[in-house]
Amino acid sequence: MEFDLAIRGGTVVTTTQSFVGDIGIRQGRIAALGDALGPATRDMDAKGRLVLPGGVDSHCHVEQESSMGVMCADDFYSGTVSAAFGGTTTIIPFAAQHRGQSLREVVKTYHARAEPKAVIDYAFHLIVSDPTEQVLGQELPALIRDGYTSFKVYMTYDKLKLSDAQMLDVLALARREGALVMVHAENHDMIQWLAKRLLEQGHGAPKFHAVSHARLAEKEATYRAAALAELVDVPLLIVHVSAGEAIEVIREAQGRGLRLYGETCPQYLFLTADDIDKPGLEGAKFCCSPPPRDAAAQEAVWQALKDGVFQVYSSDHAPYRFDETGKLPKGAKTTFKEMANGVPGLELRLPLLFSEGVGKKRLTLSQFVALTAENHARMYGLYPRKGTIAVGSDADLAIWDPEREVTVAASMLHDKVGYTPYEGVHLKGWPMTVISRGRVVIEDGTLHAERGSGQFLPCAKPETAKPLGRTVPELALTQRVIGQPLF
Ligand code: DUC
Ligand code: ZN
Ligand code: ZN
Repeated sequence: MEFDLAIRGGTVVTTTQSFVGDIGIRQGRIAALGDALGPATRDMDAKGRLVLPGGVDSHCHVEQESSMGVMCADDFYSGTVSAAFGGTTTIIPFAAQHRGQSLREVVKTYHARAEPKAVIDYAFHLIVSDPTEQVLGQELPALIRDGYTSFKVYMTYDKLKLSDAQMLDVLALARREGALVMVHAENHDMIQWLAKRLLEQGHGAPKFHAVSHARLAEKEATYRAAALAELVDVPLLIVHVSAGEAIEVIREAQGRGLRLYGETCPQYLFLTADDIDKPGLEGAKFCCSPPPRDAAAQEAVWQALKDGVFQVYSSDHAPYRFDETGKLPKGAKTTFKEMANGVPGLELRLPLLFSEGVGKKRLTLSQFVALTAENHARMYGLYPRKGTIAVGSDADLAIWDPEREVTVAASMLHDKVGYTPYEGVHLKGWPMTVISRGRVVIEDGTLHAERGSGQFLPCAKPETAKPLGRTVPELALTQRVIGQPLF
């Protein structure tokens, strides 16, 4: 039977193989891989190009209200279009609960936002800010069964943070139900205490954001989150890790065989706190939490990508415009405490890592594929449908020209932010053609996908969320004596 589309003569790369050959696609899926495949309705010449799995961006904020009530600049149309232009074919944004809200209602709201607009496929993580008995006892177990198998919790932000006891409740539930917890690990009181003193002394400029979000605050919370997860014997993912101190905590836990996973983002490889120290309020464009650090921290992050401490590299795309609707709610008088936190990155996530990682020989192509696609699909229960190039997998592909040189400008991007922290950066390597479930969505710099053509992806309970079966010694002893588990 004829293929719908055949991509011919490209260098096909996965985490386990690289070969020059053809990909045959039928009904949205990869139907054959090989040499000189049979006829197709459409042939695409990929000689001299790299054919990689489409990226999976498992940490991005799209059409989400922040806990301060600020709406992101990107909706599910601009967000997914921007992702697609950057070689990403699946996103996993958040359905974010604000305190007092039913999680089930929140999920309905986000579906209503995404369904008519998304041009590529999407799943959802949940943000749990109010783990009531109803949420823990009924809503979360039912939602996990329905394909929402990961959730993010926060250790900072007034309206999001959980206490350690609440974190333990959520972790124990994740253990019981087979879900994966992601954590924003920063010590809230340290940040607030420093910020208060900085503001009292008149230091409201953006650069003081980085001072208040001290590395020790990240390290302490990372250690505490890891200890809470170890206590209840459940895997945990520390998201957006920025600095060597937190990396060492994760490395140590991994060295003891624990399932503590790590994620980092472009802002920790390509920006530093010096970027936040720009004249006037310009530095607000670089304010995210945790903040970018220094050259030594960047080096530690590269090293952790190379040696496997980090499994996933995501954008943490959190798009806020440089005006009253986003970064500057009080105009010229806005202090670092009032700015929406976050930087855009959906579109440039892959080109940045390709150019500076693969191009500068810090990473191999298969490490690039693992860190940008396959590991995300595995981490969140979407593998092997997403994240790889294999017979039976969705035909989600990005065809890269490794020689294409691009100087980044906000005007060439497709998000609605209006600036990029990477303005003027020179990159080599670009995704020229992007295919989602066999549909050519980007070609010759043009979008070909319809609004609403992206599909929702229910996630399986991920392998990564399986407990080790290692109970801490004092609990093991007590549980033997009392004859039943404590949680
Ligand atoms: N920090 C977050 O926790 N979320 C969105 C962006 C950011 O900077
Ligand atoms: Zn976060
Ligand atoms: Zn985030």
